[in-house]
Amino acid sequence: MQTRHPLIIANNFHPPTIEALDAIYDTVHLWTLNEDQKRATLASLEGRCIAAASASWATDPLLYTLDSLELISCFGVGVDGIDFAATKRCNIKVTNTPSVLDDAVADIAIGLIIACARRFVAADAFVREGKWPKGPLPLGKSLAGKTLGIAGLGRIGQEVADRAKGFKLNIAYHNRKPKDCDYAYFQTLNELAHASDIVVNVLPGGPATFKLFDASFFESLGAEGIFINVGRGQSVDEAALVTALQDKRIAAAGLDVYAQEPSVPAELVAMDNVVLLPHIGSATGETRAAMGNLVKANLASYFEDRTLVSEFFAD
Ligand code: NAP
Ligand code: 8YV
Repeated sequence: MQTRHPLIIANNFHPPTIEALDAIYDTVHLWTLNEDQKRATLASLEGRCIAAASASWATDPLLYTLDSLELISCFGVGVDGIDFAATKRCNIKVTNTPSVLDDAVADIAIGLIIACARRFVAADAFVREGKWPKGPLPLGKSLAGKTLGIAGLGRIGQEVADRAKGFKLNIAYHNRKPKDCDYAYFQTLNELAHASDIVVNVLPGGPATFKLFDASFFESLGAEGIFINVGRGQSVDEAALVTALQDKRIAAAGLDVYAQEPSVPAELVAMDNVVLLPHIGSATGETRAAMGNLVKANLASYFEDRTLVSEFFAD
């Protein structure tokens, strides 16, 4: 019988993918062990285990203590859970799951835009609470002719732009450098906010974007502005967002991601002009299955001939 490659699974990122990996590899479910058991297990794997699978947004730092580790195959595109100083130091390659989730995340961004502009949450409560017979709901905002600023016109941002054009929105964007496209480019986030009616964040997380959306950004977006976040919560100064909403310096916010998930500031929960989703950007059966397939494909390819399907290269 052929021996199976050992594989560490760092966390419980997607049970169906983990089940499939269990069937192919000699897996260790690291997250089920206590600290002492983890250290003992990693010591026993030293020299013979070269790969791990993990969520992209969080991993177990003990992984970096396994000297023989060569690869972390991540489930998710945003790799802010990975310590790239450690992977560089230890010569560990990292893969993620780009492209396969673009449609699902862009759909959520558009859904949040419409939900905020047309006040879906307040309107739903208006019907359920029996207020309809007693008076009209305050009016919403039209999208046609407005400007959507996209912070991060990458793979997902481009899908958001493609969908937004169908709603007759004009597109503007901010990246570190302009792209070869017809959309208006803004060098800074505040300039983008100033030029936009709605701004959607699709930037990666991590130190480079930490709290980029601050009080001055919300001031630039203005009292009629709508802020949407499907990127990462840590990119937003959440206290500044709360203040901007409370002081009516912006009109509404639609959020899929938060600074300290799964905790959501109570002030946001209390506001009816804020739409809150529990980080469901990629949460469709089809998309999560495609992400899992990419995790498996990277591992299979690496074990086969040391090549990778979707290696992530840190800046
Ligand atoms: P991508 O293709 O790499 O696009 C990222 C864009 O952001 C690029 O256009 C890049 O352009 C720009 N950018 C990167 N760093 C920047 C910075 N410091 N300042 C300004 N612009 C910057 O990534 P993607 O696949 O679209 O994914 C984007 C992010 O979405 C992920 O990293 C993840 O955090 C988030 N996400 C969320 C969900 C969810 O469930 N809500 C799901 C998937 C992904 P330049 O290089 O020119 O700056
Ligand atoms: C997560 C994501 O993987 O890919 C990303 O960067 O944020 C998501 O797709 C997902 O939320 C799993 O919880």
